Amino acid sequence: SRRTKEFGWSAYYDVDDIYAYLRNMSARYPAWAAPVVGGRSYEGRDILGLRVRKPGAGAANKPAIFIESGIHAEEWITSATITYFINELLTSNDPNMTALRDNFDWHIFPLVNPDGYHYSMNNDIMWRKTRSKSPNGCFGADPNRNWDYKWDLALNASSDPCDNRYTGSRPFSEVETRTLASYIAAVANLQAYLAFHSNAQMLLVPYSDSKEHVDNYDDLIQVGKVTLEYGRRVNGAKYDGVGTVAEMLYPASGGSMDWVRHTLRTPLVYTWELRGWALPCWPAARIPEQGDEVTQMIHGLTVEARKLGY
Ligand code: ING
Ligand code: ZN
Repeated sequence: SRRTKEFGWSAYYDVDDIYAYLRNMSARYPAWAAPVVGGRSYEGRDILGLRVRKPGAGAANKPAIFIESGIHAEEWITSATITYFINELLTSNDPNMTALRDNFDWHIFPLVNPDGYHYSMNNDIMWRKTRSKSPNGCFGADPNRNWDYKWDLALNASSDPCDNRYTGSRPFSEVETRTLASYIAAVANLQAYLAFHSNAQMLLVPYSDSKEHVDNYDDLIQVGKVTLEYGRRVNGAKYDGVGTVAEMLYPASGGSMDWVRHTLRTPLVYTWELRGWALPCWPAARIPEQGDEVTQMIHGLTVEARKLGY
């Protein structure tokens, strides 16, 4: 049997090691954490995640928070950051962390595009897409342009299968997005959906295709500003602010958070753009810095959301 490297946050790890880490954490904390399969990949991998919630009575009624990370294969820092967060969530005695693990039903997926991540680590470090094979011989669709909301607008996207931002042949053509969407739709009491990208250093809210604002836009901005402030207190990092994708970055369509917001009416929906160090080989030595920052930001988000009545 293969030897597993010891897992940590001073290097990047491949899919099998990250999945072994998730299983190890559920073995260490069996009452609190369970492996969950959020979907399948084209090459037959599971989309493996961890469900974390306080054991015992009342567990079923906790608001759920879903974390999506690694949808873009080359954005390695997102997955390392989220395993760092999992470690804090399960092992820390900081009262802020015990509050997070006591009060929410967590569905955490560090690698929702495992085929692409594996390919980026082993073959082409700039790989972004899935690894499905198109009839013309090119590979992959952009899994954040493939969701069934405004898919056909193809904004910041392409209908060319060889393009890095290929929409896919139809909405949910990719098994990863299709299976993950059905998992998300079945999560009871979903209060927050948090997606992680790099590296524009900002916090994004729906929608992405237009400058239309959702009905609780003001709350999202308020919670987002406080979230960034909690992050700034850790390392002094200033993010560029919070706003819609269309207004802050570029108009884009077919992304996960827009589908979640529109289809499931999930009240709190955010996409993180993590820190602006160079893609893709972020210095692994800086993973803990990014991890601490995001951990405090998630804490801050829940504090401010609660103040506003969520
Ligand atoms: N950024 C995201 C992207 O897919 C985004 C921004 C978020 C677009 C949500 C659409 C919806 O382009 C990165 N860095 O990939
Ligand atoms: Zn991305």
